[in-house]
Amino acid sequence: MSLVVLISGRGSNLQAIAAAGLPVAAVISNRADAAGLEFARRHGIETAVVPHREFPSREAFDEALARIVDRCAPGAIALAGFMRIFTPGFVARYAGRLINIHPSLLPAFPGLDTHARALAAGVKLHGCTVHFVTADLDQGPIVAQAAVPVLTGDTAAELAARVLRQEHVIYPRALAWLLGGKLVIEDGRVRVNDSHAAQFVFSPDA
Ligand code: NHR
Ligand code: GAR
Repeated sequence: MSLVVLISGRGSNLQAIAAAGLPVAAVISNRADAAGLEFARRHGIETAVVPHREFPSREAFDEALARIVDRCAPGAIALAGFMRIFTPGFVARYAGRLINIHPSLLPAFPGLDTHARALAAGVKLHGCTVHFVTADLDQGPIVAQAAVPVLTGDTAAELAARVLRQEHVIYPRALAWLLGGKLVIEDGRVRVNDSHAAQFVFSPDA
């Protein structure tokens, strides 16, 4: 079962996913200048650009995206720094296969600009969350999380870099679970059907 990765920019999570040996069938971006596309091309991964500005509506954009995704018949669709909100129809079509990494410890700090908001709130732990995508933004069932400390004097960029290192650890692992059929959603919560899952303690690297 292969994976389609959706990006909008740099693509460091895409690189971590590929480096983990996960089968990336295609990389799709809503921005032609996304650096992650270059990485994909260099690695012989199929790429596509669906420029959101050229579509009259979110529905039309999502339809065009879905046509490309469906050609790959992927086992999972992974958002990796993808910045466009999906319509409920798109989410329903890929229910249970659509997954995101979000740069906060959800349900804290959904939405954008999470690192600056975490600093402003004065939280002492921050982190990242892998979750299934549902129609409610950043509120789908949680698959995995990693925490990092917020250090005195941190800038948003420093904090983001610390979180990003953990994203690169937990996202490939969560995607392997999804592709391996190890994730079960029960009552809006995720159970990992893997005897080794309990061994994975994600520790901060201060
Ligand atoms: N779509 C749905 N329906 N549900 C979710 O949970 C989604 C989603 C699409 C993307 C990722 C999310 C994140 O990890 C994500 C989760 C973009 C925005 C946003 O405001 C918010 C959250 C996320 C991604 N996007 C603006 C929009 O109008 C555009 C912002 C921009 O281009 O910079 O789509 O944080
Ligand atoms: C990551 O930190 C990801 O969690 C975040 O953007 C960065 C993308 O980096 N995602 C969002 O903010 C989604 N709205 P990458 O392109 O290097 O993987």
